[in-house]
Amino acid sequence: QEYTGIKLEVVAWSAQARDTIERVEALRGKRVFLVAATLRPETMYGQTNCFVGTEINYGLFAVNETDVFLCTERAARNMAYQKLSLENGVVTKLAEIKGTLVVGTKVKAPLSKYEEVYVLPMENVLATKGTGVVTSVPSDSPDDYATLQDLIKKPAYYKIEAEWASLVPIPIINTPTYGDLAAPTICKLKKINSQKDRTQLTEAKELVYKEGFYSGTMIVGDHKGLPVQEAKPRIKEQLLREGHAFVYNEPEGVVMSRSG
Ligand code: ZZB
Repeated sequence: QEYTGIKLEVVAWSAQARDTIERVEALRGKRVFLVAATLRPETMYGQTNCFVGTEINYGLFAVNETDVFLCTERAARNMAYQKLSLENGVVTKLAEIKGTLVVGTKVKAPLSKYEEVYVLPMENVLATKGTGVVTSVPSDSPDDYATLQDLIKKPAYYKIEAEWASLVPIPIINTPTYGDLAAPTICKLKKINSQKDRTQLTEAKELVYKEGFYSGTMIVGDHKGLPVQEAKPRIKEQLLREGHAFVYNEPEGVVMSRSG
């Protein structure tokens, strides 16, 4: 599986993360990025937040002399063989941090109308897929939209500030069947109310993937008016060129869907 790794630079650590991070000498003066694996780089215009799994243990890994990636150790090990580590084939872990502490951190979201977004908790993040970090596009990802609905309804239960989940979905792609906000529309049609509605969410994801890819048209950005199929590789190239993304390959045999 080939993913696009999106680099979300940390602007401000959450209060709980700050303690852990500031204690680590090796991180002083370094740029830290949460790295999210996506199959849909053309949707980066619509990022409203980033998701981590609260129970997942993340590492902070040196990519070169100046930059550090926050992701699962599993992903860092794969990256070490893809020229995405300080030393080829070697993982250099500078620190460890649990997902729950990362929640509330503010990061930069490349291409998004919202330049800075918050890290929020998602129950269905798989530690065994991608980087264990997911960038959230509630306009076009039913999982992201449903999760945000949970967070908006119960911020205290999810231990977040309501404001962190308050950025509204951005219309970025038009589809003939689901309009300009495919994920919210399909969630309403299928009466999906929560990230826990796994069966309906899996169906919704398949439908929105197909509709977006084969019939979607960009309605924002440099490729406004172009079919998604044509815009996708161009937007990916732009992200790579500008240093906001990298190609990340996941070895066969460990790829699982979010529903398991
Ligand atoms: C942004 C995005 C925008 C995504 C969208 C989807 C959609 P798949 O098909 O099952 O392989 N993802 C990445 N890593 C993880 C993880 N560790 N745990 C849970 N989810 C993860 O799914 C690939 C997609 O699942 C990725 O692409 C990412 O979300 C998420 F508009 O990135 B995507 C209709 C889907 N739309």
